[in-house]
Amino acid sequence: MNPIVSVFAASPNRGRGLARDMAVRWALAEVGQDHQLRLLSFADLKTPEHKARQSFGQIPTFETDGLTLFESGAIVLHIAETHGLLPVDPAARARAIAWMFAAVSTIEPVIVEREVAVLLEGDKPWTAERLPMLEARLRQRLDDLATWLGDKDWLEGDFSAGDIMMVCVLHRPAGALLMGDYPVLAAYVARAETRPAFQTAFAEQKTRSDAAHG
Ligand SMILES: N[C@@H](CCC(=O)N[C@@H](CS)C(=O)NCC(=O)O)C(=O)O
Repeated sequence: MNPIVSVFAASPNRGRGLARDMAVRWALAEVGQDHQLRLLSFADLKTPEHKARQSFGQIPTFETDGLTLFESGAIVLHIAETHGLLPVDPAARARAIAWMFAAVSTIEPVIVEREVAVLLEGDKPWTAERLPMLEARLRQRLDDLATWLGDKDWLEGDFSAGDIMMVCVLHRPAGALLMGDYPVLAAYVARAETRPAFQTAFAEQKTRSDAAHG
């Protein structure tokens, strides 16, 4: 059976590839694995049926023979391990997996924290005071990431699941906004975007979003 990936029926960001199923579908496209989509509304997400797949009532989920998986990073790791999207050498493999964790636990939180401050707390009296601090924290992470990347094409040797997770995180608006100040990171993201699998996954969700929103 082809895996089933749950996604937004109508993406709230209008198909800009920001929903977290993007990483999953990009990984599937990289390894040439066909899949089906389970299209869900916001109301569908909170049903007991979906919460049995994803306890927090979110997308994405991934269903394949005998396994229902949640958390985009865990799903990408599963695809990577079963289809060879990680280095074969054990040490290089461990380091590529470390970059997947770095994407979601070191880079994503500072990006999301800044987004939340602007989008959801913009009208709060403390936001103006907090924003410079949040931006400084984000810039520190981006500085360090750019230093690591230097003139490498990818985070750890060849392209891997670590790059999928990191590029998807850098795509988030608060990261994308600062890319102009980080030419090394901008070039890294651009390099990833030229990959046919990225373009396939991006076009798929854009087409779906256009159809849903009209
Ligand atoms: N850490 C989770 C986050 C999942 C997540 O935040 N999904 C969002 C869409 S990108 C969602 O379903 N939001 C709807 C909601 O939380 O009600 C993952 O990476 O899978």
